[in-house]
Amino acid sequence: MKRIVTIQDISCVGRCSLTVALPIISAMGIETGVIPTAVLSNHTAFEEGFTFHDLTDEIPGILDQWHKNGFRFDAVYSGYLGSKEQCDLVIRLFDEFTDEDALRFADPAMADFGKLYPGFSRTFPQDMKRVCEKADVIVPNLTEACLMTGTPYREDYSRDELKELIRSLATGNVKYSVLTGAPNGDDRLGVLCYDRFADDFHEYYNEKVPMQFHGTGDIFASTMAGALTKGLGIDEAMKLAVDFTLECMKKTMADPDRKWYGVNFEEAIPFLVGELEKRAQSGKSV
Ligand code: PXL
Repeated sequence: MKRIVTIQDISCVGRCSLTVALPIISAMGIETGVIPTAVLSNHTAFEEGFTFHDLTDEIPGILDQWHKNGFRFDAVYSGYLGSKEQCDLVIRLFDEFTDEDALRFADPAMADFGKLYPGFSRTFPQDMKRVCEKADVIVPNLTEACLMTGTPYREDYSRDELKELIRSLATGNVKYSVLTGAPNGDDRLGVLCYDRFADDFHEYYNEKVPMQFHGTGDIFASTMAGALTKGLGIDEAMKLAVDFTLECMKKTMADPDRKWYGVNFEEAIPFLVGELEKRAQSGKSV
């Protein structure tokens, strides 16, 4: 069985980061280790605020112990991080706990709709950029891509301009730079990926639903990281992650009790497992 470790916060309520990554990647049949970077009462988009307990000081001791125990990982996946120090610790994880052929996957989860999430300093995107440069695969949304490249945020960039934006993020070790939430006309949404070594682009789109939800970036990133860890190719991984994220949104739209608690991914897990089973039955290794 493959083994991944994911490093991000645990928000006790609000379905994001670890409460999304752990169940999704486990359901994909991958052993999932975690490093919780902070404990929050809930994610930071709740209007009444949130509590935040930083766990940075715990992490060097965890890594030292892991060295003693001889742990190695097939993949390291980083998500929401709270500080420059935590960015440095992710770089240590990438450098010290993976072999050359392992996957280093970074979701620079820090901003959306043109704005940084609450609590981040204006210089934080440059720290996150250092993490991304050490990763093989990065999955920024448009706001994050703009912040890391110093590009003004606009929602009306043309396809060619978006291609240039993600190409410019493919520096350092990056093999695939994947823009999430990429539009295709008015009614399709998906991903646009720059493949650095082929110097080529891949894209995949599905239906755009007429609502926006919190936490879909974490669903997409967790599925994509899991799929690549299982050995799916970049196109298959992008398709699975987009289709599953859409399925989660559809389940949420059908829920009369839906709230600001992220999407109902729990109800879509059978879809995810079913897609992986179909692939296994078609003779492709998973
Ligand atoms: O979904 C990204 C995310 C992760 N963790 C925390 C957040 C957010 C987005 O708001 O607040 C704590």
